[in-house]
Amino acid sequence: MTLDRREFLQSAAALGAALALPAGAAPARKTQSIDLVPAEFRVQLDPASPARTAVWSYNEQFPGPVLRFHRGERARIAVRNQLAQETTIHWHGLRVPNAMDGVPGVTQLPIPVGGRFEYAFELKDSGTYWYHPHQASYEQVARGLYGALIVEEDKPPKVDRDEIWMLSDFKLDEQRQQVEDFGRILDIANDGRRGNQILVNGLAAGPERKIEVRSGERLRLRLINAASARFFRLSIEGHEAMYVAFDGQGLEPHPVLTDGIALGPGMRVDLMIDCMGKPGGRFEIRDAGRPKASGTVLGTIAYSTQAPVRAKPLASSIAVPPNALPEPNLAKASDHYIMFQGGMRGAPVIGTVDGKPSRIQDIMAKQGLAWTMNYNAQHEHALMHEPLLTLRSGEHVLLHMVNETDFQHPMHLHGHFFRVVAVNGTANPRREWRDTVVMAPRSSMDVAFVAENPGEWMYHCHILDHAAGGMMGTIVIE
Ligand SMILES: [Cu+2]
Repeated sequence: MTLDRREFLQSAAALGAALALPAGAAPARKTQSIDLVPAEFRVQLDPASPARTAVWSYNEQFPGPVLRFHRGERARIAVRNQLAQETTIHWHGLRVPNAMDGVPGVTQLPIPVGGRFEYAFELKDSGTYWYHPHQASYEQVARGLYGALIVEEDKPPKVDRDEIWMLSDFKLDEQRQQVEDFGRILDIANDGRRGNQILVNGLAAGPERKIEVRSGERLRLRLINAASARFFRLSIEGHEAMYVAFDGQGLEPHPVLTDGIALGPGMRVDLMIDCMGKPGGRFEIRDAGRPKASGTVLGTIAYSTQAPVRAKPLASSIAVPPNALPEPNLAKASDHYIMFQGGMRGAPVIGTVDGKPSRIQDIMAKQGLAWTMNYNAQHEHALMHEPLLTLRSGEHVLLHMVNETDFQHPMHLHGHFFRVVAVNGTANPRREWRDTVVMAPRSSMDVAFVAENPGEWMYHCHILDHAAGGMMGTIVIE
């Protein structure tokens, strides 16, 4: 089976490349050709300190370059691997053909050291997305391999400024270099490996990370959590921010409440902020999720001293137009269940590893795994594995997720968006679309989607240490 799968992946990659270049097809929309070169290089994380930190990222930029598209364009992205490890790139949230999804051992062979791979796909949906490796992601993402990917709407809401804040963290030693302790079972079985240096767009967080505005302007702020394990909870002083999109998908605008803007790993939030402060004003953006001792200020909204551009906020709508996603029909949806167990403080896990029955003691100590989904713990992208679910193409699905652990888990499904229909059995009135959703400890959540995109799709926790420790499986759509 291993060899079969390897051969299948080689032919699937060839087929994907062939499909990506239609000869004489319908009026071609613009294709953007992009080169991405993952490599190690040094950057100054804090402009106030001369220390240079070795990072892994793309095109000698950290974070990697912002990839910007208009909806309906095509991307052709050539990756030349200059790392000392195999890698891939996954396009988080994008509904791409399965062969372009960037999952080693499942949708493609890893890109070897010195090797090249070309991704080609259409940007079907507008919104705020990001890209990162799916190869040893608990190490490669933690070392800095990520970048933002923005797909403009056909008719975007009118704003004066459109800013991206890519939030992440690094675990640094006294020489300001990465602590090389990736994949420890202590992190895998707990909250994951969290950094001690918060980063905003690759720079040390703090009051000097400024979003410069002029009084009266409308700001669209795109937040992306690229940290491998850290949750953020932001508050913005002196402004009424409005939510306009989650995970890139427009929704009915509604105000941020006092509990703050929550972002689990992998998630995105788009905000609209009418900047009605006085010229010269300074307003802090804080993270309530951080201990006070390490400082809670991530950055500042800094007003220029110029006169206001307008006295009242723009009258035009702030709403982000929704994408045309297939609407799940609950009346005809089939029920499916996925349960999570495990973790350091959790109930003992009894189950199988990569499909083989195993003793609980062996799962952690010998296998380096700490979590099960439907009683099975799987090594990342194991070549021999059973899918969690097998769905028919076009099937309407109501997926009941049950978290029996004492930990929160940001659960991510590839290639699809799902509606969050209920939390702990209570209907969720907003029914927002998501590709990543945080499940609280000891909770349940029901999500619905149409299994429209054929292939084998990853379903995993986006605490990347949890994914490496068993919370990684696949859903097959045939
Ligand atoms: Cu998790």
